[in-house]
Amino acid sequence: MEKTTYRVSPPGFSEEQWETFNRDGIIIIENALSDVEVDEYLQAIERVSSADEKYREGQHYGRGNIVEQDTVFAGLIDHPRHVGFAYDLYGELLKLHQSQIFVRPPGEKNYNIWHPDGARALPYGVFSPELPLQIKIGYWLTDLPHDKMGNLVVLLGSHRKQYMDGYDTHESTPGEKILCVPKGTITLMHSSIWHRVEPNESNVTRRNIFIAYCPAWLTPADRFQSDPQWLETLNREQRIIMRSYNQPYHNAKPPAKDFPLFLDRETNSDRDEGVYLNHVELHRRKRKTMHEKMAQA
Ligand SMILES: O=C(O)CCC(=O)C(=O)O
Ligand SMILES: [Fe+2]
Repeated sequence: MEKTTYRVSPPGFSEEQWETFNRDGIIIIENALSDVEVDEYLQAIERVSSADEKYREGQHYGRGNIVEQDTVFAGLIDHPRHVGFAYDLYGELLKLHQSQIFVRPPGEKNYNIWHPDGARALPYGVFSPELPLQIKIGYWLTDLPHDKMGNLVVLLGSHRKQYMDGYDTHESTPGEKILCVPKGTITLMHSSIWHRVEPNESNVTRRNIFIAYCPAWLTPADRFQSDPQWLETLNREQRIIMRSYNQPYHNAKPPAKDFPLFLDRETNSDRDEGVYLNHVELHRRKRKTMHEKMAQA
């Protein structure tokens, strides 16, 4: 049998980005995508929407589990442009929580009221007041130079609040930031940040992709399991990150073959040195995540 070669984890948060993410609940990275890459994603949105009988031109369109719909979207599961940020949070238990496209045309009625993502009656923040149990990566594919363009709006620093008076309304709130970003921008959002969506009163259709990650033991948002034949078309890391297990408890204790997901970015090792006696097998070991190491430093 051929020996598996493992990949080193792609880059993630710089110290400064981690500080901003913790303070604001979001980071915004402009010029993350070239125009060619933006076009490639727009074409994939076009392929998926035009093949869907539910799609109506000029109307709001949203679709989940897009990674299964198009190979360009499958490439996002472990894309080195962003997966390292998610790996910094969820390490060896990284899972894809959800993958979505949104088409928000002028005059759309479907725009969102203030909410955090995730659980309602018992929000993630109750159990995880510091770290997000979900991180949502936004790929912005339309120039949004001003407000009222179907923009995402966030309340900076609100990711540690359980209550917010604007909840379930569209009301503008002091401290909100209307994201006016050029196409090619990427955002990384803490799932507990309060956010809403602007109406679209422009003559431009807003198109974007969201790809969210969580620890494997959290329920995914857009599938129970993935199609086995489709999984065969993926590379090793993509297949692991989908976590399509037959045994529910594998989400907490994945099988040995799913380790390592990635090698450590600094040491290139599949394990942390000096924390276990030698007899402990790799799949039974805890490995430190980036934020644990940063807290230690
Ligand atoms: O489309 C947006 O900008 C945000 C959508 C949203 O809030 C969500 O899908 O949870
Ligand atoms: Fe949301």
